Parts: sequence; C-alpha cells; structure tokens
Amino acid sequence: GGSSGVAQSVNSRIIGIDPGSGLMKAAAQAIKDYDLAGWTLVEGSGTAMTAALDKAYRSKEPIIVTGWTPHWMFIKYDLKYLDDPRGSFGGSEEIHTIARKGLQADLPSAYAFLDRFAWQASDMEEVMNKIADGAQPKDAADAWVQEHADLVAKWTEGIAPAPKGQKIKLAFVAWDSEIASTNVVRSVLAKLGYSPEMLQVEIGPMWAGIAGGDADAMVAAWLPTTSKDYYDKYKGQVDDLGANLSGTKLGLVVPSYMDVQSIEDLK
Ligand code: PBE
Repeated sequence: GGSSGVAQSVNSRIIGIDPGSGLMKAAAQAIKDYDLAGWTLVEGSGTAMTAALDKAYRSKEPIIVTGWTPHWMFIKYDLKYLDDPRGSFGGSEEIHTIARKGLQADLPSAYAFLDRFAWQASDMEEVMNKIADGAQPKDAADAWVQEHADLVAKWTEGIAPAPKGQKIKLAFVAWDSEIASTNVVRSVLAKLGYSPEMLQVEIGPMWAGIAGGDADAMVAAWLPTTSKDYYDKYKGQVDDLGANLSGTKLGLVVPSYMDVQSIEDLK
C-alpha cells in the first residue's frame, strides 16, 4: 500500500478533523474498506483541516481532506468528493434537533420553535459564507435572521414570548456547519425573549450534556449514520425533535486540480 502516485504526492496522509466525529469514524472505515495500508488519518479539528486546505489550495499542492456538505469550502474553492463505491461514508442524511427531556414542560416557547426549526442546506451555507468571509458568527446569524424575516416568522408564529431573561443553553461542537446553525437558533431564541447561552463542547459531552440535562438543546445530530454511536447510546434519554435539514454528505475531498476520481485510486 501507499505506493500510488497520489499516495506519494500527499505522503499517504488524509487530513482529518476532531477524533470523536462521525466523519473520522467513516474515514477510518474507508481506510479499511479500500485497503489503504500505510495511510495515516491525521487528527485535528475542522479549523485545522480548512487551514491546511487553504494553504495547499493557494499553492496548488495536492491534499486530501475529510469533508462534509453543507460547507463553505465548496463555495470558496473548486473541490470534488472522491467517489466512494463501497459506501464507507454512508448516504445522504438529515440533521436532527435534540432536546433534553422536560424541555417542553420547562421552556414551552423555546421547544415550540426548536420543534419547527427547519431550513435548507443553501440557508446554512449563506450563514457559513458570511462567517468564512470574516463576520463574527453572532453577527452573521443575526444578519441572516433579519434577511429571512418571512421564514423566521413562520418558525415563531403564535409562540408566546419568553419571560424576559429566561436562560436557555445550546450545546454545540465547533464545526463550521454547527457554528452557523447554533448561532441562528440562538438569534431566534433571543428574538423570542430568551437569554440564550452557547456551550462549545466536544461531541461526546454534547450528547451527554443533553441526556444529563446540563444543556437544553442542540441542532447537531447527523442521522442515521454519522452520529449513530451517540444516538444509540442516548436516544432513550433525550427528546428527538426530528430533522432540521436534509441532504448532507460526507467524504474524502480534494481540489479539482488533482487527477484522482475515486477512493479506489488511492491504493
Ligand atoms: N461533521 C459535521 C460532524 C457532524 C457535523 C460532519 C463534521 C461529524 O460528526 O462528523
């Protein structure tokens, strides 16, 4: 293994993200499924991955990263997913909203909105783009909420304002997609009168925090595959409010200038 031209050009390295993520689990599975002996899946973070991609892209160097959609990187750079004929990365998925048990009784207005919250991949990308272009996540989300007043009105129609200053804790992992979605939810909850707090954690503590009641809700459950381990462990202890977005994708991603089409070509 590790003898293909592509392998040599990237030193048999795939630039990954945080080790607990479903994407890293799928990438490790791909290394097995495609018999990529000698390849290294480099652990890091979403931020480190996009920084490495940006650096390589600017100098037209080869690079292979673990990637997902929706993501601003597909708008900022000319990229392609490598074909995955063995299906290691699973199919198109939904992102679910997950609340702690008891939230509906304790914070009914927040729950009613969270239950309705649903948007398109293109919406999430608009927020991600603003942030990638330098906006603070909070400002990007507030601006998006202002620009989409009709949709936001549908999400909040008939929902009673919260008692002023009522706190609510949103847990999230610092993936760019979830930074965008969680900030939008925060922005709408603030419009409803809440004082929302965002708790940045790792994926395990995010799920454990909702299950244990230390956080109120999150909008970051990629199902049925990516977040499966956590969902299977905690599904009896949380409230699944269903999909807030559909049509996601995961895989190995390369700049379009690379002459490789399939994960099979890496061997
Ligand atoms: N992601 C983004 C996460 C879910 C959201 C694809 C990086 C993962 O668990 O892999």
